[in-house]
Amino acid sequence: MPFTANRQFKKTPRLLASAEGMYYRSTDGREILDGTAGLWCVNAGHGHPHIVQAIQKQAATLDFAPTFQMGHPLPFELAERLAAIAPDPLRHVFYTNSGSESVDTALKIALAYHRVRGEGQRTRLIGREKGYHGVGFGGISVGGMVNNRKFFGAMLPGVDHLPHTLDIARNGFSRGLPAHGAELADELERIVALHDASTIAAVIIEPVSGSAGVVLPPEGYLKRIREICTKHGILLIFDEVITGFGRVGEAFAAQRFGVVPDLITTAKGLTNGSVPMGAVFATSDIHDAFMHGPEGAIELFHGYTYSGHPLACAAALATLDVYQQEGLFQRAIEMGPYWEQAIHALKGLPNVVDIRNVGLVGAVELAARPEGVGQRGYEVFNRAFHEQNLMVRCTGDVIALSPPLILNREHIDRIFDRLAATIRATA
Ligand code: PXG
Repeated sequence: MPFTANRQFKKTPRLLASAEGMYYRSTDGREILDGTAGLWCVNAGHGHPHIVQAIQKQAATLDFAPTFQMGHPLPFELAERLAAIAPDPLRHVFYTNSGSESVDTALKIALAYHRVRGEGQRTRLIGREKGYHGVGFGGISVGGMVNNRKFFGAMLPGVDHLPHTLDIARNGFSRGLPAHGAELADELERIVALHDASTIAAVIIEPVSGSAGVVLPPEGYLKRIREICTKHGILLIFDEVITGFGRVGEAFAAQRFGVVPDLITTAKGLTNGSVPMGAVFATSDIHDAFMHGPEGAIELFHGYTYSGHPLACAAALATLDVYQQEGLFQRAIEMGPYWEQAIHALKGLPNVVDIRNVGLVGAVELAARPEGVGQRGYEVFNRAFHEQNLMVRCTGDVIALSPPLILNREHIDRIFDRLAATIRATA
């Protein structure tokens, strides 16, 4: 099982049988309130009939079409729809099957972009401490979570890391973006001075890091990173696998925070989690740099058997319909203040050492038990599921929340009542 304590799980499994709207049903028949949109992906709620029907219809119409030197209309139609909601000038799309593949694809596009422009010496990639960019060798190399890296050898060469921006001493219990820490972006200048800009291809960061326990960008930080990248001709990649498709309000965090990168990686919410799919967005400048040479030459030697799979495209097109018809990209902005109020009301409960929020994302950080980091977090997660019929995520001792964007105030009350009871019971 992925990222799971296999032996522990098999002794007391947590198994889900079905899902609808804001709720899962467990195999023992309980209704579980989904505080995490699955794994940050089911933004439009579970089992949306419009998405279900689109997938069913597509499966019966065109199950698969070859993708190399062949095609079918849906990926083109979807690319138009995606380009229309992406920040200008990210007008081009490359399809993958997961966030990890989107990250590897974006890193490869960045390297190849410099090479086709005659700057092939730009090979370094800069990630960030506490970053999560999936589990491919590219993603773990630029990522910054030690357990995802230390078992797997030397990884990609020529990678450096920015410092993370979590600073509870200065920013504890901030509502929304923390006030302190924009100056951490200047560490990029230090890295550039060490390696020289001419060796650096790209910087990749999550606008909001999720897996490392919801680490928010300090006010002004992302803008400063953008300025330094632009100054030195370094591409900026936003990994929006969790922030994409409305999670922080607006379609992308790039729009919510007013900072436009050169490449954006996505997955998860693209199909509402219903069919595996990822997409990398690139600027017209990056796309056009490849469109030279003889017309019969393949411009980018990269792609997957299932890039632009018919079922995934049908699911994504239907998902975009739902996001637009139900106004879900605005929902995190509308519900944000109530969400913020409700999560910060947990301050003062036993062992709560920090609370963080942005859009419809929340984190409650708990003090580690003396016996070990992550034990209290796991206990809260497990107890919430078994005793409170609530699904949350734990990463270390951080309880992370990212509900479907369709939730209303009653759902928010219910999530935090149940979480508060669980935190008290785990003291
Ligand atoms: N980038 C980011 C920013 C992610 O959050 C990936 C890449 C990789 O996506 P795939 O589809 O290859 O898993 C992710 C995945 C959690 C959690 O609860 C987060 C992810 C996956 C599973 C659990 O923190 N993010």
